[in-house]
Amino acid sequence: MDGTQRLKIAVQKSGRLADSSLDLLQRCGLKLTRSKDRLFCYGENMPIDILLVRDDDIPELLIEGVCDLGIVGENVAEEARLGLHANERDPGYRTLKRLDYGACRLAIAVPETTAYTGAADLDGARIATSYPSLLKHYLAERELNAHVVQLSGSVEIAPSLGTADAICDLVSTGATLTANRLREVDTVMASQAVLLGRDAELGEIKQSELERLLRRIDGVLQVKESKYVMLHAPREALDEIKRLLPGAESPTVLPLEGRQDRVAVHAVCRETVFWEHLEDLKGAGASAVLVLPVEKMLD
Ligand code: PRT
Ligand code: ZN
Repeated sequence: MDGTQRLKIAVQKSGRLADSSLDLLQRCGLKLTRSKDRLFCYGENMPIDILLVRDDDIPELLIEGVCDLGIVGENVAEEARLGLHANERDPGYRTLKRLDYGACRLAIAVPETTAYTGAADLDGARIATSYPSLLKHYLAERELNAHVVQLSGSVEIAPSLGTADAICDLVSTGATLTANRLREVDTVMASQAVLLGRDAELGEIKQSELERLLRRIDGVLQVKESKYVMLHAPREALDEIKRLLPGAESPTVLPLEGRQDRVAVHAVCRETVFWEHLEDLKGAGASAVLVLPVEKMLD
């Protein structure tokens, strides 16, 4: 197939989204070979190629049409979108799918010792961030005037250096804030990894490949939480057992040889099955409870 008919996806080369993004694409059945310079992966069994780049470059690569799709955090996608709008440029890309990994939040934090009663306290403050457009948008929505100090990294040390009164940075566990004696006070945006696609027409071949990829991504995301649960249950407790199976729609109920009082129940649980669920099932009379991983699912 001619190279122009292959879908090009930009993915972070190294960093927090790199492994999970390649893993997702491989779970979709894509077999990849990396080029010698490690900047490119060739899809052997699907007409898909991967460009390995810095995450911040991905929006621009989409705008320029260098790639058709890209995986970034929503924080990067939104920051670029707002920056383009401010310059009266059309982003030309949109979010096709949320991918359920890379969860974090862009948050405002202040030194532990700073009194904080609400966003109004940020009026007149110096706030350090790598996300100036998102921060300015947050401030404008609240009609606050603050001085945005733009930094490309190590934002969390700005208050102790005396260059800012507060920060606006990504947080996942919060450990970095604690280590720097900062306190999270507000969320600017919640974020996770997303698949972005260009607004421009892809042409028939690439479009059908994209649709196939999106269906497979749905399948991968569904099985992530899904488990196949098998158990034996008293016939009279069946309603209660069905209720206790997390995210199961219509379990299969099978007779047990030589037992009138008990049945076998098989169900696909589409929500995480915790130990507590199993304990509750046992409490309702279930026995021989087995929880199996689901490898693939196509609805
Ligand atoms: O080199 P390149 O430019 O490609 O990578 P990068 O350094 O810009 O990005 P990277 O790999 O750090 O993050 C990529 C994306 O991962 C981000 O754009 C987010 O969408 C997402 N993500 C998820 C995070 C975090 N969690 C996260 N915790 N990005 C950054 N962090 C930082 C956070 O700012 C803090 O400084 O990690 C530090 C630890 O966080 P805590 O709260 O767990 O201590
Ligand atoms: Zn980056």
